[in-house]
This record gives sequence, C-alpha cells and structure tokens, in this order.
Amino acid sequence: MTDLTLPITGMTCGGCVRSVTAVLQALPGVESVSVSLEPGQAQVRFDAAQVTPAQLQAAIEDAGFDIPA
Ligand SMILES: [Cu+2]
Repeated sequence: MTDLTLPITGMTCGGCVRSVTAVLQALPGVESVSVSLEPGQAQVRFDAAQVTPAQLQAAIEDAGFDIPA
C-alpha cells in the first residue's frame, strides 16, 4: 500500500469533505481516505498497482476542487 497526502483547495464545508471522500473511495484500489478541511488535504492509502496518484488527483479535480501545483 502507498500513502499519499494531497493538498486540496476549494473545499469550504463538511459537504465538500464528504464529496472528496466519496469520489476517492469510489476508485479501485483505494483502501482508506481521510479528508480534512483545515488544512485542506486528503490522506489516501491506495494500491499503486490499481490506481495512480494522477487518477486520484483527476478524481478530485473532476469533483470541482483543485490541487495546487
Ligand atoms: Cu462545501
């Protein structure tokens, strides 16, 4: 398993946290997700054989949030 912490901007409330959590958990290979609002970030544990960091990032961006470069 791989652990990754992704900074996220654009989350403003608990609903945003739930949205990000849900889109990440929906991806194959994602074992656990912990999203916090302050600071805005997602800690993800995932199987790197099934999903890539780029796919995690794309899922967050597709949900309407941003990953600062
Ligand atoms: Cu919100």
